[in-house]
Amino acid sequence: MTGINRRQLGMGLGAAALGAALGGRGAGAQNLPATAPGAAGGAADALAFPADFLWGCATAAYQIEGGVKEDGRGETNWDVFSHTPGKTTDGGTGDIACGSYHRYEEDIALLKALGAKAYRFSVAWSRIFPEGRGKPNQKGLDYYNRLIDGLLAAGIQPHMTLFHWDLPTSLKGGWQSRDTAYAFADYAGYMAGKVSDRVKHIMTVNELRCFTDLSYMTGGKAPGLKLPMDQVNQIRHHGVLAHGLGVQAIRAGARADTEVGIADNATIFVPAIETSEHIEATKKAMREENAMFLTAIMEGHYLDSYLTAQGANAPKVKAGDMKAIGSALDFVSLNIYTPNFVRAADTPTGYEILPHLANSPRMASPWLYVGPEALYWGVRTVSELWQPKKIYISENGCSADDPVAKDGKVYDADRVMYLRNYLTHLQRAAREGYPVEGYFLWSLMDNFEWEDGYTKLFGIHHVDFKTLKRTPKLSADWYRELIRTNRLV
Ligand code: PNW
Repeated sequence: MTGINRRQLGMGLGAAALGAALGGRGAGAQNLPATAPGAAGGAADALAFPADFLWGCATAAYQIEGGVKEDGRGETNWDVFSHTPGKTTDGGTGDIACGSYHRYEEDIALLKALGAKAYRFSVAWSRIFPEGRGKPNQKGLDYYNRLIDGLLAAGIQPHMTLFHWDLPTSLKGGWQSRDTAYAFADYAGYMAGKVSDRVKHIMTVNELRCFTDLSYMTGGKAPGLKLPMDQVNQIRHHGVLAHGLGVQAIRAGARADTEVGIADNATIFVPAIETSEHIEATKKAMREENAMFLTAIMEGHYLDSYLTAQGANAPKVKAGDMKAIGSALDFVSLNIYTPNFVRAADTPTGYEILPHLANSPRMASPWLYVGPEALYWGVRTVSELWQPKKIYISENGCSADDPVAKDGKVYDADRVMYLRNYLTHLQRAAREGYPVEGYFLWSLMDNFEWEDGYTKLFGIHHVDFKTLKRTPKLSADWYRELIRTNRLV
């Protein structure tokens, strides 16, 4: 194994204790809450996370803020899309959402009550540059300054994402235009200059696959297009280019101690059987299947296999693009929800991705197949393939049915089950010494779930969308206890 061992000391686990812990729990152990008497805080606590592990929650601007016409905010692709009949379930829009533009202090109070050490939020580009570029809007910046200062006053680290899908419509052509990547870099550099005295973690973009493929190829997300593959590949290229130019601009504009990374939803692969043969196949799948996104960013080039497979549809790349795209990162953040099981196979690629089946377990969103091992293997494969200095889980969580009980509370034991199992596998990654530094639960509260409107809820706080009142669910009580003890509960 590469890149391990550094963490073991921090956790007080000597080699003997580690061996015992691994032997005792087994590699694929799931759902084993701590019951060992006296284990908590002990020198050899097999269920503990590293002492300085960063526990947080995540949200995104368009999903929570509302206030879409306030203080000079410009129009975005999601304003247009959500107001187009038939595009979102029940016609849901982000016009009001959780009202966080006005209630951000309540959100900070929720985080504080949880004991969260960090908050991942995104900046609405069109509040800062209403037309995507050009003249900045001070009132928009003021909002994020208030949020950042409020977080710091509460002892919570701000982790800021610059683009979480809400693209100013003034940028003609959206991600079809190469110019959008340059506009993003200008905006990224501007924001870094304004907030890096206080924000020490900046992510460029959120989930490349979602704002390229799912927006311009399959069309479920804004702007809802179904373009041919040559255009899709070019859009993907503009996405990774925006990230790379953004990294360069942030480094130029930010203080030296501000760390830069990306929040990507690389497709995650899990060996069907944990043997060297299937593990190798899994790593191959990880590298090949993410060739147009994370692999290009981590390696600074497109794999020949990707370019060959795309043939005449391959992206047009200009001089200097790949160097920017491959800019060194301080950390890699992964949004991980679902696994894809892989076996070694006698195929040209050497692997086979096993399909999800009708009865494969899932949560409330049809795409949300359950596979807690994804957290371990996501961290491990990224770590072994590319040796990033630090890894964060920038999103993990699930939708659930969430009925409100007679006493007004949501008892979401299914979400607790999901989270406990996933974190068991993240704890394994930390225990084995992979450089995972923190975890952001998606989401702090119920919010606008894109094309699903308000019909799929991911929050650990219930939001009454009539009154905007936030109420902790059972999962929030559970997460508070996990953060308090810093171990699996
Ligand atoms: C992420 N999929 O989206 C986003 O970053 C969040 O904004 C979103 O609310 C959250 O996950 C829950 O959906 C995804 O189809 C959307 O595999 C779709 C997929 C994955 C992530």
